[in-house]
Amino acid sequence: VGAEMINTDIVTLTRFLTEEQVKHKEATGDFTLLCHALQFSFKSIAYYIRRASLINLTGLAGSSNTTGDDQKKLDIIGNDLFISAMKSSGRVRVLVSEEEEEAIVFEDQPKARYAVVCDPIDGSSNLDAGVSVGTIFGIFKLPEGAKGTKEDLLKPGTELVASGFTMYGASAQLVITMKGGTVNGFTMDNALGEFILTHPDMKIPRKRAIYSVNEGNTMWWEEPVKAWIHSMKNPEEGGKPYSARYIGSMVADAYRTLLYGGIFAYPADKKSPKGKLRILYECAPMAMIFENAGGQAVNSKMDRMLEVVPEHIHDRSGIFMGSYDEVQKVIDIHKKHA
Ligand code: AHM
Ligand code: MG
Repeated sequence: VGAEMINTDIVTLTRFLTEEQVKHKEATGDFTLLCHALQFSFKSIAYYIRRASLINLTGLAGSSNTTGDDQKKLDIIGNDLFISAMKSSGRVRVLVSEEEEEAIVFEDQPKARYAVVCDPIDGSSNLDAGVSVGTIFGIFKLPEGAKGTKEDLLKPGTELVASGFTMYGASAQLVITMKGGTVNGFTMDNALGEFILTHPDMKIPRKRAIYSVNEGNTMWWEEPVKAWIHSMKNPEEGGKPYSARYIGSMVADAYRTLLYGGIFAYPADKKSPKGKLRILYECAPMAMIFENAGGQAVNSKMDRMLEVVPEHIHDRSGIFMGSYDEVQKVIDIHKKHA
């Protein structure tokens, strides 16, 4: 390789965050520090996932979380790694995790101004098969004097100051966006131990004939959802049907959708009238990324996902997210059926 082929001006996540911080005059550096702690939790979770089969970390832990999901050994380790990184950052007042029934308030950090919501290892049912899983997170800034109770967290996604997810796949990918900002993708360089900016200013294609949904749930779907899927599989004369792609790990299905375009959906249905995925730490952070990348995200009532306010920290919702035009098709079909 000729020396001129080597990029010597690498943008690491640290450099990216530092440059972002400089753009915001009022920034104190707290957010940057919080992101450093996040980054460390991603690296360590990725490390244990990679070694799971070698160090007896596959399988169930023998417990279940607050909503009855069986916990995997790695669910617990991922959760513990995440909580300890957030606590030690000294910048987090309150934390919500899918694996914890109650919000965790760090009483010894009364001045910390951030609230973090997360699913430490999403898609964990796929872990033992070596399929990609990931961490989803959202960050809220608390108002001055906030006690950091869970009421401080029952906010719509429009209030998030940042959100993102990692995908622990062939390589570890990190996608992050800030309020009103662009979406940026980083790839973990294991040799350097750094996330490197590889996908600056990600924009989701306006449309693409790919749908990603668990079609095994068809018998429970409402009519508009059935009509929508039918229309994709049975195009008008001369048209081509859509391709189906469903990994069953939201981060992996979302990452592909972001890059290639298409739509990911987990609708509310007759069996799960409130949907499956969680508003605070699955739907809202993803919705923010898709909107900032030029796509759309709505719930099963076709309301803008980012405006949905959860009543409880673990509330669920139906979700449709992806390319602008693909989500618009779902909205239009629902309007026709209304
Ligand atoms: P989890 O948080 O218990 O891992 O569940 C969330 C996962 C998502 O990653 C994925 O999109 C969905 O559940 C798959 O559900 P299903 O197996 O019903 O298709
Ligand atoms: Mg999850």
